[in-house]
Amino acid sequence: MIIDIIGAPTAFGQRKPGVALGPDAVRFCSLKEKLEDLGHQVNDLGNVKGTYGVWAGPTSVKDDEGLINLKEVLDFSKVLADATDESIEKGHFPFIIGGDHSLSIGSVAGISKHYDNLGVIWIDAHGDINSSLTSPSGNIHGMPVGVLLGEGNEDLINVHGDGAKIKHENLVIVGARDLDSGEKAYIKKHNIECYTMTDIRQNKLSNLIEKALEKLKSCDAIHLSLDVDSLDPIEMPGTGTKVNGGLFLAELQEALTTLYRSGRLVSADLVEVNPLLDNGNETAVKAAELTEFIFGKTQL
Ligand code: B3U
Ligand code: MN
Ligand code: MN
Repeated sequence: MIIDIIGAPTAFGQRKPGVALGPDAVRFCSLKEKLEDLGHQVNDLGNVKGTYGVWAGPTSVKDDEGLINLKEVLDFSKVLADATDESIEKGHFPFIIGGDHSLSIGSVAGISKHYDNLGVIWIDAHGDINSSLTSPSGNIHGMPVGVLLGEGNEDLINVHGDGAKIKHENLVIVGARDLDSGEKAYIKKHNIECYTMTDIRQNKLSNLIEKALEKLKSCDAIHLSLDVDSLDPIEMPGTGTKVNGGLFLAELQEALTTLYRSGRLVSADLVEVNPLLDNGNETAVKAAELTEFIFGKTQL
């Protein structure tokens, strides 16, 4: 396949410095060469240029809905949506490297335009399904799934086309272990498929990914959104909101192999690598290794 690497160095969805350095830290792990070795054609499109800064921390502004850096997140989302839209239009596979998870508002908006029924597999310690009404923090990286489902701030919902970008029945959340009470209620109310870490320990991650693929069988394409905090902090120290009791690298590699073999993925995000919180560049190195499995690496 033809892969477009799109760096999305936004940090406005949260308040820790460093996550905007994620795209370059992952690139430095010979990512392009690794994917070329798997037989793909790879275009590194560089980092999207929007209104972004390395860190918005001290100047963060909460609007009257309680959202932090809304204008900056909106501006960035629009630019990123144009980039992913163009990549899909060309028949390429956009691979978006963040940056914080608010970037998925833009990345998925650009991709979903091309499909009637885009499925999304969201692998994350968190649900990211808050809205301005339920968010405990005001951080927009805790809201992208809510926004994509059509909840919360209208301007965010209407990025790159009016209204919701995905349907409740086309979403599967995997690896959740830190859900806010409003998120739990929303997931139950809308009957959203959600495999928690307890489900994963009682079953097996790759079996649950098979189940997710079955659940999404009527989808015309699937987008993967992979937050590195889904992995245990022992694996991924360089990320902003670590939660104990997470996935291990080997089981996620196996699950990504299952996803790759389904042949149904058309796009993916890799988010929340923060080099300033890392041990050396360990998190980016492991993120680049995981990426190889998204694109068909096998161990033999
Ligand atoms: N659910 C909390 C915390 C959080 C969400 N996503 C991350 N952290 N990375 C919130 O702020 O919405
Ligand atoms: Mn996330
Ligand atoms: Mn997370």
